[in-house]
Amino acid sequence: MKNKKINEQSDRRDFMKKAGLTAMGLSAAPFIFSSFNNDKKAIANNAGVLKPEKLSFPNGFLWGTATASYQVEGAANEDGRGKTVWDTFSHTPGKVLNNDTGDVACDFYHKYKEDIQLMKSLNVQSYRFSIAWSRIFPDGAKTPNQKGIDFYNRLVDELLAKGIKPFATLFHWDLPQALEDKNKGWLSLDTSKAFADYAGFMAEKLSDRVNHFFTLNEMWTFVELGYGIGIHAPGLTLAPAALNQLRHNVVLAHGLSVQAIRAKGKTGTKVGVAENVKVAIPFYESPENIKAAEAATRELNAGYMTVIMEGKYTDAFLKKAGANAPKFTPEELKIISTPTDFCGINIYNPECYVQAASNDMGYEIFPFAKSHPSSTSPWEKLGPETLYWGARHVNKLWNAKEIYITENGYSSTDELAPDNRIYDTDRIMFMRSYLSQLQRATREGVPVKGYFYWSLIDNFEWAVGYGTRFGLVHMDYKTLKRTPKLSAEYFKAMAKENAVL
Ligand code: PNW
Repeated sequence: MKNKKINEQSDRRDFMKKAGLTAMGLSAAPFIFSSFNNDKKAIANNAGVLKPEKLSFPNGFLWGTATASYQVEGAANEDGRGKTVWDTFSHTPGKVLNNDTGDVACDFYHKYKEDIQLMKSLNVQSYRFSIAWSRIFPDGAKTPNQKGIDFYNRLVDELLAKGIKPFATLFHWDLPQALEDKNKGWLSLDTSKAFADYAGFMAEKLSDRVNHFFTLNEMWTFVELGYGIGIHAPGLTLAPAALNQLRHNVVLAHGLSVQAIRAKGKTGTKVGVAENVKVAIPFYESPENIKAAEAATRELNAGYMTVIMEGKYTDAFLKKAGANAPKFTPEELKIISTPTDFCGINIYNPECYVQAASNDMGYEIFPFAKSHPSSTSPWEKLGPETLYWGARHVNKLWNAKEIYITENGYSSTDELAPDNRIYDTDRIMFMRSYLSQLQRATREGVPVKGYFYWSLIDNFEWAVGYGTRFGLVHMDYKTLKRTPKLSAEYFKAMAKENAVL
């Protein structure tokens, strides 16, 4: 013990000499080393340089980025693309900040090769994009549009040529306007059936090259914000009974599309959801609080992930809905819970902090402090441990064997510095702290297979238009010039090392 201490001291002196610290008169600066001393995992190598344990991810872990069709493609009136609810919404004055629209966005439709090259230069290994339903079926159903299919063929081929794995999302909110007009959108089961037909059709076209399909992106967000409080397209505020039926039609669309993709896709095609699971965090880690957080997470996702994974609505969900509960058949519950191959989870913020309680639910939810930090998106309350708990709860509650973080990202102001670079130190802080928590999950054996940063590039951020930025790459919306931010270099280094750096 004594010897060890002496060794440590001489290691320290050695290190300080090498670092030139003694010469700088900093020899009496114990605070510099106190964190090293406290970190039992820090190890001194032979040269006496302290080397912290590397936060590596498992072999084969995929480093990816994500975007979605309406947010990046532009080319809104090209090659036979049909109108979507987001075209209508963004062209309605007052609905989107500054009346921004996705008409041009990042012009990805024309610049996809440049962006794929950019991804390659950032060591991006996988890319999650979405297919615009209305490019494939301009009216939502029946007659396909070959030019739309050609675009996604070109995109997938270019990705593969550059060694980037394509992950395709079939619905990222741009519902064909024709289906909103004809069926009142997701209020009709006909829309769910049309979605399944389109999903099967795309699986048939792409599954020779695309192995992973996501059905619907963030059901919670587009339903609650678009049909519940009306701040997203189509801007409706439905009554509770109608809203519950619509939620049901949406999860049914998921189940029907899983079956269609299996029927039409190449053998071995994998399919899953990409849902923003609401994550409850135990306010401190005790067996009771962890159980409480699991129970809360299950309830918070009752209308979406829970019914998909369990094939039933929870008792508390049905009780709360009362007479407004959705009408459904046992057969529909079976379809909704058709087994999937993986779970995609979009995680930005903790939903809440909880502790065990001796009430009916078994947990108590704490309110957030007014001063709780967030990104420039007010809903994005920061809490790095939400990545750890999100993955762990999904694995524990539903036995998910393959998990992807399908979105995680940070919105910021991203000013150009006088040297025209973007020093987004806040995003780097976000990524390091969140990814450290994800690494903890993989270290403990939670089967997380990959991470998609949202987003590759600044883009049309729905109701706030171009007013906030999530990208690793900065977009000049006037010139369409792309400039990688400091965080892009950070991502590049981590992807290369497969570790948090
Ligand atoms: C998700 N909220 O959207 C979407 O999947 C992306 O298209 C989007 O750009 C990204 O997250 C960042 O916002 C959300 O208000 C939009 O709670 C709004 C909310 C949540 C998610």
